[in-house]
Amino acid sequence: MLFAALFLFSSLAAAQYGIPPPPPAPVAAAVPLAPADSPGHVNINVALSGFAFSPANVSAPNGTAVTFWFPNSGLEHSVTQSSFENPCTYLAATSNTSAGFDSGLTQGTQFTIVIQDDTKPIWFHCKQISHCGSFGMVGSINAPTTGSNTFDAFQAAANNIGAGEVSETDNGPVIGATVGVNAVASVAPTNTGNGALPSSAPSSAGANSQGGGAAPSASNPGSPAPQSSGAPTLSNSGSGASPSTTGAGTKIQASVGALLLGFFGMIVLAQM
Ligand SMILES: [Cu+2]
Repeated sequence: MLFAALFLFSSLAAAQYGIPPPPPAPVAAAVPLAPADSPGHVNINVALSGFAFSPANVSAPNGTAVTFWFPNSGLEHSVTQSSFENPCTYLAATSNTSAGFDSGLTQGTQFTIVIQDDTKPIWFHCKQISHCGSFGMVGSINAPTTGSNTFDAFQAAANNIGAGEVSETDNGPVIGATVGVNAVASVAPTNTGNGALPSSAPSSAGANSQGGGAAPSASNPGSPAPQSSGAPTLSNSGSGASPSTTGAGTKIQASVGALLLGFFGMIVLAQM
């Protein structure tokens, strides 16, 4: 009886410890930083899932503010205007056009451009080394949906560059009314973090003679509360921490179970 009881208890204990450990905590899914689009305001996540813009191809009429949301991930990215012909090369000025806009390499910030001519596509890429050529980290605004110059064709051209991508220098943001082709950025990347446009961003839409610039300012209801800026980051880290907490709880349960089993075994021994 004694040995049978001990055997039973040891089997139960083995069963307790034989429970396979919980599966490894899944890599926390990236939480989108960008809020939902609103009238006159399009939001794009940068590197939410892999080295990509999401969405990578949007249509945005004149006056629309397009905000890029850079995660604070320890790796900088950029939104750098380029051309269909040279997807991974900063758009230099020509005798007919100004140079492109460029957020410069950044993280934990938002960068907003305002569309000035929606009849022409705007092409851009990330200048971080190898992101454009090797990962196809490119995007477009108002790209043709048919023909040879679609977003897919643009990204394919970037991927064709591959490891042959030429490293680009980064001199910080290139902004202002004198740069940007078919779109302009008036504010360097900043962290407002709450979906509001930088206060001076909509004003550049006012330079757009075709109107439509009122919508972005309407979606920017003055000065939002600064303390809300940290919310997306907080919720992100919170979800990532929960799996390890679960694992610790399982271990504690197993230890308590073993203690109870030992105590019960001693009572049985005393009775015999
Ligand atoms: Cu990048």
